[in-house]
Amino acid sequence: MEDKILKIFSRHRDAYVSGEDISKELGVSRASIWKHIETLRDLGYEIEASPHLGYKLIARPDRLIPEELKDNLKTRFLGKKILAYESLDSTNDTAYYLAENGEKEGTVVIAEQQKKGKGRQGRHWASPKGGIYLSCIVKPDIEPKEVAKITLVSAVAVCASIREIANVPAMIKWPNDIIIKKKKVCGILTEMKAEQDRVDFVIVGIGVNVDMPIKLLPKEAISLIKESDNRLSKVDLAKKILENLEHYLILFKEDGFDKIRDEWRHLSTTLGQNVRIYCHDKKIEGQALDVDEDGALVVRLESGFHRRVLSGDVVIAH
Ligand code: BT5
Repeated sequence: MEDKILKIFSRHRDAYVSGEDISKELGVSRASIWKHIETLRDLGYEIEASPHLGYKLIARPDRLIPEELKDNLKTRFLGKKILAYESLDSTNDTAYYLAENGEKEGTVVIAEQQKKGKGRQGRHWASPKGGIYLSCIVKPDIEPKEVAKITLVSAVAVCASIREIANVPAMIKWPNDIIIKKKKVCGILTEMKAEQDRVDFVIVGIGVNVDMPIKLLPKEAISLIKESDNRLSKVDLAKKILENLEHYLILFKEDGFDKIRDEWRHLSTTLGQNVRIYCHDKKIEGQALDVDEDGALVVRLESGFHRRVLSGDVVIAH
């Protein structure tokens, strides 16, 4: 019902709508409309009420709630169902559990903060209020060994979204970091469930530092608000991420990885650099040359040999 009332407000931007008109359109009593208006106010909507004119929406909250995220969201499948929480242990864990229990492709789990946000290999992801923490259930028709590409496809989508909304020169550090001025503003964690040769589902988990006190983040992190001149809306950024992620997933499905790889190359801060890559117990040093058709980083070793690396932590040597 709240959704329906918001839709009516959207049709009457900046104008009053009478309680009677709303109650007639929705087929419920005026007293019930008043109750739903109160619920919307509790959610952070500023709604003016005038005895003669009715209700007018003055301001919307920048909160990651379905009513806001779905408003004019231009996607076909991603975010058609959004499960939003004020606080969760980890949106990836919740999305994984749901997907294992048959949840459809496109469902999004989102939280305003996480208590046990996860990075790769059991690392911690600092997730205070002021960030975006979201996980998408996707079901690409790929083999398990191709999943690294989904991380790169997602990185292009998120990097493009940050650039668009915040107007900052965000770059991708292979494989899963978005950075600004060498500091990490976003991390991506892709987890999958697979049979021998087919992926059941992939959870694409995205954490973006938007507007939080820097002291709540590790020293290698940066918060987007510090770098952007724009007034930043978490809702706008989260919507843009969903729209771009869907766009690139469809492109990947229909046209393959090549075009996206070109875009990745343009956004990459890793290529051409001398790098040290920590991969399990091994350290690989050399020059990052390219990303190959599997999403692996191709490194020229000092010996001149080329080596493909599918995952790891990159330190850019100077
Ligand atoms: C990542 O791991 O970068 C993946 C982070 C994914 C987080 C999202 S939030 C929504 C979804 N739900 C989850 O539970 N997770 C996903 P990795 O490359 O392993 O980097 C982890 C390292 O980044 C940590 O060891 C810290 O050094 C650093 N770090 C931790 N919190 C950070 C933050 N908020 N901003 C920037 N860097 C951070």
